[in-house]
Amino acid sequence: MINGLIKAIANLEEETTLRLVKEKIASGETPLEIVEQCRKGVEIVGKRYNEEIYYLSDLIMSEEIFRRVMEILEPHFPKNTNQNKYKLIMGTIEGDIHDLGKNIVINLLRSVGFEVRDLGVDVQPEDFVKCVKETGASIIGISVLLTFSINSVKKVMRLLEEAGLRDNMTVVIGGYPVNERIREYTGADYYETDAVKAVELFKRIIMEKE
Ligand code: B12
Repeated sequence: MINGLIKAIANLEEETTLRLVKEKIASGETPLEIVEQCRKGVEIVGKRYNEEIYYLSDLIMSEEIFRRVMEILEPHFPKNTNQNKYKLIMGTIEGDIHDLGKNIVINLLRSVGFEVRDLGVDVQPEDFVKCVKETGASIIGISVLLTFSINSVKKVMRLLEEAGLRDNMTVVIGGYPVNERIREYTGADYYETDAVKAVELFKRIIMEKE
């Protein structure tokens, strides 16, 4: 169902979007429910861009609105009280600078006690491997939104194998286009496109490793 917030983001109406977000927070909706509606809104922006109804400047505008929404939501995310930190590496793959989704997942993971090393965007496959060696982390999360960049994820997997690090490593990929077919193609262990389910998945991985 397309509600007012989804529509406001899809139509790039910044003021209406921010007002609706504040109203929803006040009425008790969780930050994650609100993020999910905003995600649906930018998905429509993406479709309109594909159909050449929107231009690149509109994609940029949708990012700006999403960032301002996240500023409002930030203080409402749960805060971590757990002292046991589990190490995890996250980054957006080489060639890809999309980071809104990655940052949401990172915020959530930190809020439940993960120690996340954020490598940022456009991360070279070699740098994921280098970071594994530096930190001793055994979980990597890779965000990939451009189909063009999927081969670089495959390269991360190959480099891990060549460095003898693959056996103890769990690699999870996520991002708008990701599905089972892409997971299989890249050789990653899991995929997830929903931030909340992603956190549950990472928790499960930790339990299996312990
Ligand atoms: C905003 C946006 C931009 C912004 C990005 C700003 C930023 N800092 O992130 C800007 C304007 C910079 C941009 C640029 C481009 N974009 Co763009 N962009 C989008 C848009 C509209 C929204 C993406 C987004 O932020 N969604 C909101 C977040 C919250 O959702 P999400 O990323 O999917 O993340 C969620 C889950 O996937 C998951 N998740 C995400 N990462 C991870 C990682 C792990 C490990 C896990 C478990 C889960 C997980 O959790 C998140 C929370 O729910 C999408 C359309 C779409 N449908 O996604 C196009 C889209 C991704 N862009 C597209 C394109 C083509 C481009 C450009 C090439 C355009 C151009 N001609 O220059 C450039 C590429 C630049 C580059 N080198 O990366 C295409 C990609 C097509 C494809 N399949 O390859 C899309 C799909 C638009 C379309 N055509 O439909 N873009």
